[in-house]
Amino acid sequence: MPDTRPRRTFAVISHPDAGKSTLTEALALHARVITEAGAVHGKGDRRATVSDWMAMEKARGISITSAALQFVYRDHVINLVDTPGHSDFSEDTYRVLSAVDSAVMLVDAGKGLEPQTLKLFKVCALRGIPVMTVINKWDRPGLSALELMDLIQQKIGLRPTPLTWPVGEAGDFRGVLDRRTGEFVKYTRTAGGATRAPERRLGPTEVEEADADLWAAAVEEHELLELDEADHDQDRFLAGETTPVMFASALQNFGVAQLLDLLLDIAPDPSPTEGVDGSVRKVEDDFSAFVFKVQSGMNNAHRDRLAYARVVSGEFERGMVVTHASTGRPFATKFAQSVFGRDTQAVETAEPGDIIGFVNAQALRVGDTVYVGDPIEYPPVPSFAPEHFVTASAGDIGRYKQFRRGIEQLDQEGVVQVLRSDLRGDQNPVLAAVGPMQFEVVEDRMANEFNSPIRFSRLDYQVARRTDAAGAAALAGMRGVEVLQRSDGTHLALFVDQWRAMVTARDNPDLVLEALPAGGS
Ligand SMILES: Nc1nc2c(ncn2[C@@H]2O[C@H](COP(=O)(O)OP(=O)(O)OP(=O)(O)O)[C@@H](O)[C@H]2O)c(=O)[nH]1
Ligand SMILES: [Mg+2]
Repeated sequence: MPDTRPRRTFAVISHPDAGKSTLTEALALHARVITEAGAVHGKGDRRATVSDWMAMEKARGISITSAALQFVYRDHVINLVDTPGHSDFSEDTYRVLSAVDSAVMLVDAGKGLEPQTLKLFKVCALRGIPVMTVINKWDRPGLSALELMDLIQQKIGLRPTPLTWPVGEAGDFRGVLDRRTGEFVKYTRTAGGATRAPERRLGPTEVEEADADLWAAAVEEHELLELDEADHDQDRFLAGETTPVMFASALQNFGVAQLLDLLLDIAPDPSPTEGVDGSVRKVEDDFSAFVFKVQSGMNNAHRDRLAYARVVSGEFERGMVVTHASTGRPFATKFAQSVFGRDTQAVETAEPGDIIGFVNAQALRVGDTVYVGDPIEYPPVPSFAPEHFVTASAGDIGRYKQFRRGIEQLDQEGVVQVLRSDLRGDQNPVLAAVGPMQFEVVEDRMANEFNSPIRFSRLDYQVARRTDAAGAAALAGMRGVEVLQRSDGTHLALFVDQWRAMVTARDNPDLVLEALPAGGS
């Protein structure tokens, strides 16, 4: 029986620390409370957020890898991906954006539009991903609401269309004016840190004396917005001209239920997707999916490698035999799972929009397509220009086998890019990263997961350009440049600096020396 419930598939994105993982957890908890009738969670529930499961993430309180969660809310199946905000891990965030239908952008009310946020808004615009904006941390002092709207309009060029408007300035969060109904959604803080903040909906005449002045101010601003035609328009939102805005405090669970309702009401359904050859797969066509992430080390007890795929079209049934587009080989989907942070569960069927994990499917790489019926291949997931390079060697030469296996696995996951050359040999691969924190992840995971401590030695390169075999031959022996081959076959010419790259390109106009998409900030 196909599961015909509608799907909502979106990513939570922003500059580091705006509250993505906190919001993700709040959304999931809220949905669970509602779906598991009568279930109430106690205080002890708020450990590390469900999406931050790696030891390093827990220790530092940041997300270093994206995490997918699936849950049911109001008879919709929600596929949510929490992404890392740090620009060192932006490759991962961008991979996720290739797999979702919309994005929830968090803005820290105290900090306004931070660099990574601006960059992500641009990426969404380029890719045609509609963005809903959540002004978070309204429980803390920050900018004024109108100021924030101006920033969005001026710096991003998107028209903000607030669906709620705060009652009380940042730091004095009384609740919001629901601009669609005109009601006051009043928040009540609960003692003892209960995880759900109760809301009361009051009509305009029911607003209590203590809130009256702030309410009047909110109403006034709401009317200003109306005059300014800053109201939600579904077509303009889907066309990427406007961004609906909500005000929240993820930490206190304020605004979380409203965001879930909003997602159901306005976030787009899965839609037809174009393959590299221009052919289009409609959601109701035969099954197809593409892999946007590979991850292992989720569970120390059994070392599963999970290939996360987004279902693009058709119904998936566990056990079905699909074609692996890049090799043309059949692939039996015996082990497929749905994911909730680090918890996984066998999945029997999945629909377009769903994110499923194929267990220990060694053949599947990031960017791969699988399908049944007519062949289809989805565009590759872009990789970024690395700007940091090290050579790696096994810290314990007796564990070289584990070292090799670890490097191969981390390469497949895209934790770093792995480069090799005949000159350097296989013992000391070159690791290339968009940001240096990627090396710390490698170090940590090599020691803990693969039991093979790793040593780095810094290389003096800063710039990578794509070249080809002819370029590799011509550049060999030139000063200030070295050509290595990435594991996907791409030849990369590494230069000590931009200047050297420029001069080499100028003096050798016949050589392929192509800049790669920039990733870091
Ligand atoms: N006061 C307040 N603090 C919040 C709120 N939301 C999140 N925080 C805090 O902000 C910090 C960062 O929250 P995270 O959810 O880890 O932020 P993130 O966006 O996932 O960060 P990265 O994944 O590292 O990019 C934590 O200390 C949270 O407790 C909020 O609404 N109000
Ligand atoms: Mg996070």
